[in-house]
Amino acid sequence: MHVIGTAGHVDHGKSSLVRALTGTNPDRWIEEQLRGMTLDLGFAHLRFEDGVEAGIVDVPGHERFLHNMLAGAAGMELLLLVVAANEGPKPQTLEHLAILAYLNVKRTIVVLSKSDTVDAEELAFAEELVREAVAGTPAEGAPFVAVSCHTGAGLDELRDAIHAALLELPARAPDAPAYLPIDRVFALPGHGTIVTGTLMQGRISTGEHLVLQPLGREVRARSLHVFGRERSVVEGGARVAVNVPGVETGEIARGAVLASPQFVARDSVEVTFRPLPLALGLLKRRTPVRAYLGAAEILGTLAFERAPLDASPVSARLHLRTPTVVFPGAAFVVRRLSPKTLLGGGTISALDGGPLPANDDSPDVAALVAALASVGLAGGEAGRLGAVANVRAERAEEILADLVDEGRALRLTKPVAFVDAALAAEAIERVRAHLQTTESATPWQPGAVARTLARDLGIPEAALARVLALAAEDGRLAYRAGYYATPEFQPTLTADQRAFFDARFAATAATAAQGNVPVPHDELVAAMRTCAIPGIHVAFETLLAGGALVKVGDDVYRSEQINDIRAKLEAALRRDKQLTMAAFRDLAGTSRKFAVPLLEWFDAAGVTIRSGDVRVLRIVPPRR
Ligand SMILES: Nc1nc2c(ncn2[C@@H]2O[C@H](COP(=O)(O)OP(=O)(O)OP(=O)(O)O)[C@@H](O)[C@H]2O)c(=O)[nH]1
Ligand SMILES: [Mg+2]
Repeated sequence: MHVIGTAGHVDHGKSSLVRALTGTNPDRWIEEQLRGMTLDLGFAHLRFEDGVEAGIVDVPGHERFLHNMLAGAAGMELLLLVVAANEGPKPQTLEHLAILAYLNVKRTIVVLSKSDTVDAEELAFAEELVREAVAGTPAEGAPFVAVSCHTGAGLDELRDAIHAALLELPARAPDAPAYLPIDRVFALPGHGTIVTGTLMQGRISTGEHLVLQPLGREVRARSLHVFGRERSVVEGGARVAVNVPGVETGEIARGAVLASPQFVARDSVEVTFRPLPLALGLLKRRTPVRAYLGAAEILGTLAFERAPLDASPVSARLHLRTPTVVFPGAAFVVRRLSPKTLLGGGTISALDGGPLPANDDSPDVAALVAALASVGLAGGEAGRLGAVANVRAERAEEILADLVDEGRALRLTKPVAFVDAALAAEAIERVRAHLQTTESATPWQPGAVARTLARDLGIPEAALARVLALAAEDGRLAYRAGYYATPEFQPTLTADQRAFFDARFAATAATAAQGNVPVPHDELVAAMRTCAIPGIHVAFETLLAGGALVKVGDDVYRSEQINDIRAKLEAALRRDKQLTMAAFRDLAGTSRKFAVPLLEWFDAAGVTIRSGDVRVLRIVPPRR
């Protein structure tokens, strides 16, 4: 079997395409369905009449979720590069392509989507733009297929192109040791923990003993499923779900690996690295990086003999803060810590890169390192650390800047303070472990606020808050509407909770033809109080925090409704420059009772400005 992957800019029609090809909506989460945007990886199964089959991994296009795209990218062999015909190539079209150029993609098909929105001339123009953009990339020379998910045009042609490409893909090495990077972990009542991922090489049989890394725990593959069907053996290239008894879901997360016992997890390897030309200026002799291997994102350091000056392949050592399973030939990608610019990628050339080159610290540097350790998580500004280390302030500034460059110290802002990077990393790891436990126990919770985390972990809130902010910035934690969570976490409602909201909001969908009718907040709260569904209030908070539901005045709307009204409002304001309440009421398909709070909400959201009796646009928002 083989794995097909989607790639492309946000909203270019990747998920719609997967749905049109397979009948499966890859947007699994209610939050994704409500928002109409992919947040995390989605999976579907494509099967042809002659028995040829493949798994499809659908990725989010929004750059905020690039870490999720990266977790799914390593397994892709056939790439569907989706470009909307009415928009042409956009930033994430190019970024996804740059990433995939380092990984295992063997064939590409360019899909010009939404062909129903353009005429023949515009389609030809879009095709020309894409050809220019893919020149010099693995997608150069790839076949182009124009499709529309709305009319079905081109879908048969695309199916044929996929079928032909699948037959041409080389088989995955079946006799290599099994290597399964884990991209999902969940509990199935009555069965225990299930891990899923793309079996990158080798085969797995039921009952086989494997090792979960980096935990180092031996586990038995109790049962194997490929797209819902039980199998006794699975071969490389399959999307597999493995039941691993005796492991708690909180003990492992996306990025762990299920592998043959012969693999040993490593934290230092030799690599052949190809810098991205644009990133050359960012590479130092020792560059702190976030490395993507399999489905894992691991912080580490890329160390060169000397900083590369051109984009030709160069040997380097990759040191990882947490060990993982790697093997010669395995592909990886690295990004900068912050901002998360793509730096390049390459392949593992040899195991055991040896220790990091020794830090021949001068006495001043050693004294500052000790000073950093002594001030702990609260950190200190350069003058104070200099005083502790007995080093004059300007010299302390210089040394601290070097330590920051080398990834040994962190620079917090507002107010500026330096913190020992290892201490901060350790605190963040504790937070992550704690969050993983609560996330698996109450997955409908949106996450935890800083105060709760500080209390639960016994760390002063002021110190922890700044470290949390940093972790949110560099992607080790996700931060949304005041809540921290692990980046791979997406809140999920229980079936009962979901049914509750589906039922309440289905009524608004049914009447949407007559207008955009919300659900009164009081009515929702009263229904929640009497329904006796555990966690329902927290689930509601989660939907609000994630933006799937929006509270406007005394009412609650689905985000789709708000987006719909906003689009109409912006279009009307661009056209007519201003709008009265009555005109807004009509275009929003609502009544005065709802129109007033809606417009006030759009004022507060920065979309509109009130000017006498009319509204005007605050700015012409850039089109996504
Ligand atoms: N006219 C037209 N619209 C389409 C077509 N395919 C998708 N759309 C619309 O484009 C929007 C985005 O579609 P998605 O499939 O969610 O796009 P996506 O690439 O998966 O978006 P992300 O996962 O968030 O990056 C939706 O409103 C779709 O209805 C098409 O063939 N024609
Ligand atoms: Mg999508």
